[in-house]
Amino acid sequence: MRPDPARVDCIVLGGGGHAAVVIDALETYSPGYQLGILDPDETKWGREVSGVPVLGGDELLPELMAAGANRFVVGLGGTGDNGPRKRLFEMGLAQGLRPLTVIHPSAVCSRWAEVGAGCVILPGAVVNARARLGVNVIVNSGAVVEHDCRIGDHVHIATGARLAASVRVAACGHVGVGAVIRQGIVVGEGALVGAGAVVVNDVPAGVTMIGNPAGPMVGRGSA
Ligand code: JB2
Repeated sequence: MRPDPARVDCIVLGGGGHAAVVIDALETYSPGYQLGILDPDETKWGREVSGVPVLGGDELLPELMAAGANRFVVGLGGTGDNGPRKRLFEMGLAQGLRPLTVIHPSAVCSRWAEVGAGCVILPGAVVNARARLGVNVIVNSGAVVEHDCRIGDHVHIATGARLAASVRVAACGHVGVGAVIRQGIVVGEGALVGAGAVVVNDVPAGVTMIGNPAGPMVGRGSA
């Protein structure tokens, strides 16, 4: 049976694996929200993710807002292309919802760091002093963003990645799982640092770098 949409005050956009950890972090960090998930995958409708019901597709947003929902969080992760996450964030804002920022209690987030709206900082992550995160950034489980880093809007720092001091990652960049980036490196807009890469040179916008030392990916394949 479909849950009562009138009880939902925060909408999670996306109901896959990333949503499961975002919901867990959100309920630990800031309990009390009545959550509901929207997802276009009809096979998920009526099911639950981490105990939260999948109510239907994004077309339900106006109905949920009319019934009292006023917050949202992007529950879509992704492993390289942050365009869909950006689109969902902008859709939530355009509808008039306020983005919720989620910081798992086991993460260490310096009081001297700046964290933009809608960021999600997951278990064991570190965001150190004077680091600045734009909006809708993911700092995934166990990732380290050292002091004075500048992380642009919609960037995903994946699980266990480590950014030394003063690294810059421009909007929509993706730093893959376990990657290491030397201090002061610049990762350009929409660039992708592959899993486990060791980055010691700047990464141009839109380019995928892999390996140790990381270099541009040649030919087809997945980073
Ligand atoms: O436009 C959309 C939309 N497009 C896809 N609106 C909404 N509300 N939801 C959307 N989705 C849904 O996001 C898909 O239908 C799907 O249910 C969900 C994505 O789930 P999936 O498990 O495929 O990926 P994920 O992004 O949750 O997790 C990936 O990224 C994480 C960071 C996985 O690779 C994880 O392993 C990883 N930790």
